[in-house]
Amino acid sequence: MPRYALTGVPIAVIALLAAGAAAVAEEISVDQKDLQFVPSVVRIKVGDSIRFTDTDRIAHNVTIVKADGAPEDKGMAEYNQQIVIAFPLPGLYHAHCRIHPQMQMTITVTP
Ligand SMILES: [Cu+2]
Repeated sequence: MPRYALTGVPIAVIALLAAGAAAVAEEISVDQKDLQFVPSVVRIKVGDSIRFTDTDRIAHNVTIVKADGAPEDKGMAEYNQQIVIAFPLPGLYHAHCRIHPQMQMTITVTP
């Protein structure tokens, strides 16, 4: 058997696995519960999303701040409403509720 046939197959398999892993974006859930983000520290990959659900019986906001950027107000959620935010760029982000200053969270988006 030619030598390239032995080495070519594993490389093709590795390439397929790498492409598959990159294509699968995940969505994680964060509750706005008892005036806190739960969990308040998350680590996701580029392309993943966070689904924020307001489980308090009052309105909450989600504002995202990138470490070197301006705040982005993502809107308000009433009880049981959700806000989904995708993170297409890596970096360290901070989230807060602009109505309740004690609601803070940290989001690390890895490449
Ligand atoms: Cu709030």
